Amino acid sequence: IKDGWFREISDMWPGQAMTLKVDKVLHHEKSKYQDVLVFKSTDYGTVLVLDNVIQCTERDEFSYQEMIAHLALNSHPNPKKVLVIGGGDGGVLREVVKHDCVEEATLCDIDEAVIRLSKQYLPNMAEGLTHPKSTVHIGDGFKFLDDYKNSFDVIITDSSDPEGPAESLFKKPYFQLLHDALREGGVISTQAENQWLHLPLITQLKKDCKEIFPVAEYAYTTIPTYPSGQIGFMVCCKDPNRNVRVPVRQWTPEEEEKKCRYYNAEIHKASFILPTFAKKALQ
Ligand code: AAT
Repeated sequence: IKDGWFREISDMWPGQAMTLKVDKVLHHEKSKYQDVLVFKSTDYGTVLVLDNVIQCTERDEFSYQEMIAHLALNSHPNPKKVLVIGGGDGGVLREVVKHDCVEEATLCDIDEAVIRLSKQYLPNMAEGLTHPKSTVHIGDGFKFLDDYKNSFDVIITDSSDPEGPAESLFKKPYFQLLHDALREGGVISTQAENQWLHLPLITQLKKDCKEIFPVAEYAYTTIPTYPSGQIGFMVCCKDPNRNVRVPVRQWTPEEEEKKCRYYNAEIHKASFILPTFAKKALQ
């Protein structure tokens, strides 16, 4: 923070940086895994920052949390057991438990500080952590997954960027663990970075996923406070006959509007349609 502005400078997005005006720093600590900063911004609400990278702001988090959750959940005919890796703020869990068919939602985040501070400063996201369907574990997602085979219908990886504790969550062995932890017909979605900045990484990710899952597709959402204003997801399915680009379940338009501010059945389909430069790279 310099002159009252937070600047998200990183070599993961060279030569550019999101800048947010700081109203007040609420908390700053070094946890066991990362530097954790929570501040109140002037126009984006409360902001959570890990290792100088914006994880969420109260103003636009719904775009990311709804899309990463509902793209996967609405690509499964009847998800009952759901796992979230990362997502310590609780926002993805909040979305997962909106599905009546979901009976159990488990979360595993590496950093207790994220969970503790979200409960304190981000109550609208952290409500997912204390929902009756939710169970929260603290530990490394990679290690946690290794103990589960044939156990979940949907697994959502809401992880930070590959520089830091989430590095292993972007590599091929992790996708094999995800595959093996899914039940028959299971679906995953993962945080899969930005098409303007990380096309080589996304291309590799899709190639790895395609070697493990019969279905692997990249989708994206718009979000002002993530680098270059967009972020993508890999959505994969164990069932070769499922088309994840089209929801297999959908809410009525009235339910949809009550439950979601960004996601709807139309945007589910639209989010997989890529501009030509990205489509070509990911073919
Ligand atoms: N919903 C907020 C968005 C996030 S949060 C990413 C979470 O992943 C953090 O809480 C972090 O503690 C957790 N995490 C990192 N590594 C691991 C790991 N190995 N196992 C389990 N959890 C982990 C993502 C923001 C994306 C930012 C885009 N620039």
